[in-house]
Amino acid sequence: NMKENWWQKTVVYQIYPRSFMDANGDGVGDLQGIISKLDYLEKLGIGAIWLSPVYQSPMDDNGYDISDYQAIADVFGTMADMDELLMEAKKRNIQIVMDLVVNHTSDEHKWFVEARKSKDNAYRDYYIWADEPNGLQSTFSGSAWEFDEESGQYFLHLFSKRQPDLNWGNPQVHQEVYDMMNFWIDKGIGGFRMDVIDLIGKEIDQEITGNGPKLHEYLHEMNQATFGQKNLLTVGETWGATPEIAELYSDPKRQELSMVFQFEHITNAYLDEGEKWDKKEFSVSKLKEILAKWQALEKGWNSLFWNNHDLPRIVSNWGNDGKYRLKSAKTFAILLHLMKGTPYIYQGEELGMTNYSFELIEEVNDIESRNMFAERLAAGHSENEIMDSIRRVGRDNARTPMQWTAGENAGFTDGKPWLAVNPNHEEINADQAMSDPDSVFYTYQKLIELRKQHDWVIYGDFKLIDSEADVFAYLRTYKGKKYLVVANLSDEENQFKTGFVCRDLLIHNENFLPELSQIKLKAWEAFACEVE
Ligand code: TEU
Repeated sequence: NMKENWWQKTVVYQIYPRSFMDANGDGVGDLQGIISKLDYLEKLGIGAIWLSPVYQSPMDDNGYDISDYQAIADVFGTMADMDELLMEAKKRNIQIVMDLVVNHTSDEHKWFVEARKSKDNAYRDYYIWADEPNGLQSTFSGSAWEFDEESGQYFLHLFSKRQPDLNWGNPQVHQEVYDMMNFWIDKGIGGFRMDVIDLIGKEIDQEITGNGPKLHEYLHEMNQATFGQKNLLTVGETWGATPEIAELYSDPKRQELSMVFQFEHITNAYLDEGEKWDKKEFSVSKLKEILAKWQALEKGWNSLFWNNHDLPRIVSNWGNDGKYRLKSAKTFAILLHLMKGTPYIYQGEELGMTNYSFELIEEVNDIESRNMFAERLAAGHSENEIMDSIRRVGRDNARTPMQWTAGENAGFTDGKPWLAVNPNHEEINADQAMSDPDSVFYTYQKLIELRKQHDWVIYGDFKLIDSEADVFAYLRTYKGKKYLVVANLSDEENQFKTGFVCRDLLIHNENFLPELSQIKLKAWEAFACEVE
C-alpha cells in the first residue's frame, strides 16, 4: 500500500558535505559539522537528509569518484563520526539517505587498481575495455575512452578519466554492489540516492548509454537483493527519463525504486533549444506544460526539486536574485512544495542563497566547468563568453559554502574555505533568517508543516489552471475539497481570474488577503488557499 510509505510524506534536504559546515578548521565541511547543524535542520522540519558522497575518495569529482565504499574520506571524518551522525539524526526523526555511486568507481578503487594490472586479472572484467575507442563522449568533455599504457587497452569513463565505468554486464559486479548496499542498510540508513543510475544498463557496442535494455532487470534484481523489504527511500538520478520511463522505475508493482529525479523541467523549460552552456530564454509556459505532464504520473511517484549540487541556484537562474530575491525564492518554494511528490531542498535554498560571480577560471573548482573551459577555449570561444556560461549554470554556483552568519567566511569555517564564500553572506545567512519572521527559511518551514498537517498536499489530484502566460496556477482536490495554488513567475504584475472564493488562506508571500474573483498579482506573488 503506497499510503504507508514514509518517503511520500517527508521533505528531503540535500547536504553537499564539502560546503555545509566545517568543524575542524581545514576549510572543508565534515560530518561533525553536519552533526552540529542537526538542530537547525530539525527546526526546518525535514525528515531525511540526502548526503552527497562522504566515502573514501581522491576527490577528482568531489567524492563522486569512490575508492572505498565502506570507508569515510579523511577530510569528512571517520566511520565513528558517520555512526554518530546516524544516531543523532535518528534522535531527531531524520533519516540519512546515502549517495550510491555505482555506475563508476575511482581509478584508485582496489578493483580498478587490480583490473588495470593485466588483461587476465581477476578484476579485469569489472570494468569496460576495448582495443579501439568508439564514438562515446564523456559528460566532462572529450572521448569517453582513455588508453591504459600498462595493459594496452582503452577503458570507458562516461565522466572523468579518473572515474572508470563499472561493467554491469558482469554479475560479480552486481554481487559486490549488493553486499556493499547491505552493509549500509544494516547500519540503519534511510535509503539511497542513486547516481546516474540510468546508465548502468549501457550497451557499449551500440553506443547506448542511458536507458539500456537491461536497466530495469538490474534494478529489480537490486531491489530484491537489498532494500526491497525495508521500506527505504530510493531515488534514481535519471537525466533521460520521460513520465513513461519514470513509471517503469517507480510503479510499486515492479519493485524497483521509490521515485526518480527527472530533469525535463530543468532542461526543457526554455523557448529555444540548446545545450547546457548555451544561453536560453526561460519559459513559464513550457515549465507549466512539463510539470503538469509529470504531475499526471499514475503508476509511480514524483520527486520535486529545483536545485541540487549540479545546478545553478533557482533564485538566480529563473527568479530575480536582486530586487525580488526574497519574493521569488518564496514563490518557487510555494509553487513546488504544494505539488504532488516528495520535495527536495538543496542546502542554502531555504535561505534564498544565490549564484556566485566567478571572475576567473582559477576560482572555479568543478571538473565539468574546467574541462568545458579548456575545450571551448581551444574551439575559439572567448574567455568572457565561457565565464558567462559558468556564472550562469556552472556547478560551483551551488557549491559555495553554506552561509551561516554575517561573520568571517559566513561562519562556515575558521580556516581557508576550499571554495569562495559569497560576499552576500553579510545579508543572506542563517542567523539573519532565524531572527527575521519574513525570511525565506520560514516559508520553507511553513510549507513543510503544511505537508505534515494536510493529506491533500500528499495525495490530492493535480490540475493545471488556465491562466496568463507567466502565472502558474493549479488546483489540488482531495476528499471533495479544493485547494488553489497561484504563483506569478514574473517581475511584472499579472491578472488572475477565477470563479473561486478563498475560504482559508494557507500561505502567502504578501501581507494581504487575495480577493480571488479578479486579482492583480504583484511581481512574484504566490499564495495557496482552500477554495470554494
Ligand atoms: O551527475 C550526473 C551528470 O550527468 C551531471 O554531471 C550533470 O550531467 C551535469 O552537471 C550536467 O551538465 C551525477 C552527480 O550528481 C554529479 O555531481 C557527478 O559529477 C556525476 O554524476 C558523476 O558521478
